Amino acid sequence: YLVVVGGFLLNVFIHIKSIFLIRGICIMERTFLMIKPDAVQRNLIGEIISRIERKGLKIVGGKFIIPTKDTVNVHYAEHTEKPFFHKLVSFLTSGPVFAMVVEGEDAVAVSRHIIGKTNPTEADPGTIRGDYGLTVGRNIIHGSDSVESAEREINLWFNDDEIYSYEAIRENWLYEE
Ligand code: IDP
Ligand code: MG
Repeated sequence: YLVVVGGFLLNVFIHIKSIFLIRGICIMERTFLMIKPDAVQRNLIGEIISRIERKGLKIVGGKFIIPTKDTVNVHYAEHTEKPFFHKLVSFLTSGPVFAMVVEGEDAVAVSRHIIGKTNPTEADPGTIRGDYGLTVGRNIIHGSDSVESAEREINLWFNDDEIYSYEAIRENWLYEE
């Protein structure tokens, strides 16, 4: 009887753990990253994904698509009134992008860090925008700016069944127990 109850409780725990992406005591985050059309055209997809992988972040979803105007309008809704909005929308819908869902401890802040400042002229060398970008209108990659934006953007660009949770063997070498 105890074994049955114990097994049940263990299952519940594993389930909860996977729902909340809890590992040890740290809470895993997910973020939405998108390699923009300029970087795709410049053959930088591999270069950029390498940096994300080397950092230890885990890609749990990815797709190569030409975004629709509707999606980009919703994605950049906060910028609707900005003078650059129309150019931004036509740039993003001009060609394929590589969209990703990326997971890891502090994934939102960590990926904003490796992406660098919005304007590549201010982005530090060593960051993606600092190393590959030259102008703010062609700044290589998008990354969610908060956990809330990340959740909204992931739901906008991905269906649940396009995101895969999996245990990676390297994890004991990235995170403390
Ligand atoms: P972020 O991408 O670093 O979050 P945001 O301020 O949210 O920066 O702006 C969204 C995107 O709009 C930028 O990545 C950039 O492509 C574009 N953008 C921002 N400011 C300007 C501008 O002053 N001129 C042209 N494009 C801009
Ligand atoms: Mg932003």
